[in-house]
Amino acid sequence: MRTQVGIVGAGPAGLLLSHLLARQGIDAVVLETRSRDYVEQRVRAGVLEHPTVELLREVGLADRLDREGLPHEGISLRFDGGDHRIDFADLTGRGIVVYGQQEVVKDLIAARLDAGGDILFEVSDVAVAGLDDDPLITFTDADGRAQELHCAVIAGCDGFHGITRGAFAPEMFERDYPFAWLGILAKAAPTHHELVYASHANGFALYSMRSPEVTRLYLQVPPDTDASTWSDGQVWDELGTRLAADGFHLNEGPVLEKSVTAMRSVVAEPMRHGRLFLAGDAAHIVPPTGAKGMNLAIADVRVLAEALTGYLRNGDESGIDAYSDTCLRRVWRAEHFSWWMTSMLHTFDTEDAFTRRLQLSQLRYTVSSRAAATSLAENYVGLPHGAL
Ligand code: FAS
Ligand code: PHB
Repeated sequence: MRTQVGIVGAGPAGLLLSHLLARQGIDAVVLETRSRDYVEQRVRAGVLEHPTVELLREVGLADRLDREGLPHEGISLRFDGGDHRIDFADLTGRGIVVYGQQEVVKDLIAARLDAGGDILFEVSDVAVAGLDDDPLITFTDADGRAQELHCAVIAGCDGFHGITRGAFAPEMFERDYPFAWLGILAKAAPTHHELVYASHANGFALYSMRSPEVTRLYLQVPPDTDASTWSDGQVWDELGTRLAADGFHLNEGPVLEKSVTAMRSVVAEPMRHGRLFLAGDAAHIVPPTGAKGMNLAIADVRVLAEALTGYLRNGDESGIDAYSDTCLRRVWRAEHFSWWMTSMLHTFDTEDAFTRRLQLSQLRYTVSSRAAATSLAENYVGLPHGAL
């Protein structure tokens, strides 16, 4: 098999990259280990930042997003029993849209297949070679046949646990956190129209949503928590405690999904090795407190699609030579913001009263100073692509 760009991974990064390249007349083949059903059902991110929504609209991928997505103009920070709204519209003139990552993935897959795009699901034994001058991806296809995909360039969009980052030895910058998030998806109508980030002595909690019928909620738990050790009743009780505030009521309902997500910050530098380009979680991970993970993946592939277009159509190597440095400026901004939100809102060592007072001071300043609130707001809604 031959194509111009071999893309490993059919998550938001790989799928959007194949769509952006097709718009420039550049061929790509996407290889995915999981089934189509699996990737379309996998519950993950929920917040699309402003530049992500604008890009999806620009490239004709936002019809259902504009019909079913939930536009939000702010979030609330809850601490000391009080609610403090950060008004994105007032502070930045922009907002976010709540629309599940799995919906974005469904829209991307449908668009690619409708356009005759190549997405090979349920492949295995994927390996990359010839990264300096003759890129090759070998794999076993869904029918068990050994395949070779010769390409001009390989895009490693295979997430944190993929194989492409391991094909070379990038320098790794990492930070683990002493906690994880237990997340539930519940068939329970949201009772509040915006997200609530709660910093409670028992630990952090996040109130989010997916639709007028489905609520998405998270609890800070110890890092090695097994989701099955939390009964639905225990989850609802702890959410009620941590999210408690005057006039706030939490609708309970059947739990549709329950899982634990590790909290870590990771960056691999550089994001390029010869003809291999990493994008999204394959290159970096952020704790989900800043709602940046999927948005960063989308920002990476916007840069990569433009760079590969210049290279493959006109032989212009300036874009691919600048790719890693260009992406890493936004990556480190998102890493810092996600670390900052995580450090401010989560309970670390409960015996460390000094840290707790620093956190409360930071929270009070953030909600009382227009300058501090604007800093949170402009990072949360997303700095314009190319701003850094
Ligand atoms: P992805 O991981 O989405 O996609 C990589 C794809 O590559 C997957 O489909 C995988 O099956 C495939 N793959 C892996 N190895 C392969 C191989 N060898 N060959 C072929 N294919 C291979 N972000 C938020 O903003 N908010 C959240 O609440 C949030 N929750 C998360 C919960 C979990 C459990 C995880 C793991 C991540 C979460 N994230 C969240 C981050 C998440 O949204 C990522 O940032 C986003 O999926 C990144 O997209 P991709 O880079 O495309 O990687
Ligand atoms: C979600 O709705 O899944 C969500 C929202 C905000 C976050 C993380 C996850 O910071």
